[in-house]
Amino acid sequence: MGLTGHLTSLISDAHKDRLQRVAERTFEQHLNLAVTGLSGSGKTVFITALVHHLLQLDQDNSLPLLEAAAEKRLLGCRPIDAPGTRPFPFKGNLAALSASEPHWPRSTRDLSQIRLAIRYRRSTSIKRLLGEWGTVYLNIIDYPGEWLLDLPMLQQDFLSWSQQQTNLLQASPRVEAAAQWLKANRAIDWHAPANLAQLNQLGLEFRDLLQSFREPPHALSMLQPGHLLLSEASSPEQDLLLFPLTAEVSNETGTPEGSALAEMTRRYRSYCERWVRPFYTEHFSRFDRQIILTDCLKTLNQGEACFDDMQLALNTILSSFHYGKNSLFRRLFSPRIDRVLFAATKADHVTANQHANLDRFLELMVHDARKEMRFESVQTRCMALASVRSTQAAQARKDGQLLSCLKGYRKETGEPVALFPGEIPTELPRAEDWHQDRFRFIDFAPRALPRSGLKPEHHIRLDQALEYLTGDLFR
Ligand SMILES: Nc1nc2c(ncn2[C@@H]2O[C@H](COP(=O)(O)OP(=O)(O)OP(=O)(O)O)[C@@H](O)[C@H]2O)c(=O)[nH]1
Ligand SMILES: [Mg+2]
Repeated sequence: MGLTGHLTSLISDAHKDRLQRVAERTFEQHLNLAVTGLSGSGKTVFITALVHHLLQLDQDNSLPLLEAAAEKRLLGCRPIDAPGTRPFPFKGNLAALSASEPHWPRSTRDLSQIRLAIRYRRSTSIKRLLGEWGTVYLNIIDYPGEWLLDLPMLQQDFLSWSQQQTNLLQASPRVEAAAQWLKANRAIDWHAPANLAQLNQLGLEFRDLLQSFREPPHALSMLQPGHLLLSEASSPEQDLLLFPLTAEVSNETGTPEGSALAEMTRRYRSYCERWVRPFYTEHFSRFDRQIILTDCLKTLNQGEACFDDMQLALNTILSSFHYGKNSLFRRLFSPRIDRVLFAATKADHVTANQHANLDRFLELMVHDARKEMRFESVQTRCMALASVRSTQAAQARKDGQLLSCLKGYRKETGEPVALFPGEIPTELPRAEDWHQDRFRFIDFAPRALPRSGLKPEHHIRLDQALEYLTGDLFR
């Protein structure tokens, strides 16, 4: 008999009960699970679907690869208040996805949270001490991946950031789209007294530019400042109207007081202190586990520039997870994320025989950053998934051969479509591999999520993702 066994045999039942309650509270498990990804990667849909499946745990077994669910050790799940935080709009999102004419939820801009209490039966010997039943408090946080792109700004100053941005702006496709703005930017006399109206106007135009870069046909990802990109106010506050200096300026004159250069240097510092740093100290440093969602198919559709930019953005985002002793991060905050899942979303846009290729493709995209994280003992995994499976498998015969196809409804028009979506490459495409129309994955309208009677076929690998991110808590 182990130590816990001796202890429990020595105390009366009443004491045992009280001790178990105290121990349960002491050993209550709280987990902050952060969900991020660039705009449109599928964060809102992922959280809505995940919460919906969890809330139905006691009725449906729609998450068979979540070990505790398969072993029938999950008693139930309920939402609990998360005071002081912006609530994740679960009910509205579910209403959209389960309507008789279902539609995808609206795009979101800010951090929001939803908290769940999940009651489970313990499987390990610890249950002798703590009692058979335990509760996991799961706090799921939705926040824009664009915020993570800003982290390196804390290590730069206005001029070095400007240099880096100028390099991006001078390359195609940015340089063509930004021609007018670059001309106006070069006309600024950086050492003359700041003309605030001119700087603010250029700031607004820079935001428009960033927003247009994000949309097709560019579909770029490496866009800073993230908070300016995501701001929708018609007149954002002045310190948010930050843009790079793109001309050569001489160092000899320094930074005259009241000059345009002084004003933008001030805005840069203010941006870092008011928007970038607080996110890391108030939120990021409290996250325990992280899932990073990526729309790999979009990058394949849009071509080489979009793909390269996404890879750069992903690697920049991943610098937030390099906790090495001397990392910027370790010096500024004390992060505690120990497990990161990279997920390629919308796996229902390809046929089931392509899921392994999609896993592999994502692995290749984040290969270098991941190696570094492993070295720093953060566990990582790559996985393709679909939060709301919106297509069905079908077969078609072409030239005497059976082809795996998909059936669904087009996102834009709602019309039914059956197609052969094509294959995911298992190597990163080389320059010559990018020819028009090689990849044409289409977007689908959602297939209605039932309010009850959820089944494993309503998602792809949502349960495997959850097992990886939380499975150890339910032992
Ligand atoms: N077929 C399919 N499409 C999906 C799935 N998840 C997301 N999508 C598509 O991706 C779009 C964006 O999903 P969201 O969950 O709103 O993405 P987000 O990351 O929250 O985007 P922002 O709020 O703009 O940051 C949806 O409108 C759908 O078109 C999925 O599981 N299957
Ligand atoms: Mg969203």
